[in-house]
Amino acid sequence: NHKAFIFDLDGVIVDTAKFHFLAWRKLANDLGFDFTEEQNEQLKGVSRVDSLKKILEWGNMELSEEEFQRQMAMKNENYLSYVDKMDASEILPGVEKILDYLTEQQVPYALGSASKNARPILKKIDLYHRFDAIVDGTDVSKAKPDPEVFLIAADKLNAQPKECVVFEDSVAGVQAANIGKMTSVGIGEKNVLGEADYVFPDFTEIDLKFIDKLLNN
Ligand code: B16
Ligand code: MG
Repeated sequence: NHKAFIFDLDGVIVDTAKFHFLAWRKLANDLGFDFTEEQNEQLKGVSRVDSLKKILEWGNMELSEEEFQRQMAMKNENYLSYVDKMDASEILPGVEKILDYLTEQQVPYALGSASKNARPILKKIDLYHRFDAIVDGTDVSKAKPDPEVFLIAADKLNAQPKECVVFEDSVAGVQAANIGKMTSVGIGEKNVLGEADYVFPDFTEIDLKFIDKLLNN
């Protein structure tokens, strides 16, 4: 039986994926090239360092270590200018209903995000206090699709991996959940997240019966 839930942050609880895209795209444009929204799918769930490596490959560019660090810092500053304006109204539709239900059923849940900005974002949207555990990019050494972030979260929730359900919007994150032997629920398009055990377009399409089903088997 499933007895613990793990939520990704960007693209699952809030749509910060759009801010990451804008900030990475500005970086690429400033360096003299562009990339598509389709390519951007490959950046979702991927750490800041690995994202910049991919983008530079797309632009056929190499940067010195110092310049690489400077570009990452600038991207983050630009990203945070969007985050700064966020409040609880940015929580994606349907998310709070699920959190409320899990709380009511006394089912523990954690955040499992690749982002180093996860804690400040949770505070901004007023959900920080609601999670039984928070594991983010500052706590891990291996990025998704490595399952480390979710395995630490499962451990903090005192659950075995197979007892955990992971909600993810990214290919890398779904793979991480699967490699970790957890049940994966993709939030997004089926043609992108086909590797997930279940896929829903968004949380408004997930009803409490589905949560009950997961809790009962
Ligand atoms: P940061 P998630 C991921 O968050 C994002 O999907 C990904 O686009 C981003 O590069 C990564 O966090 C690192 O974020 O630059 O804020 O440390 O989806 O795992 O919650
Ligand atoms: Mg995500």
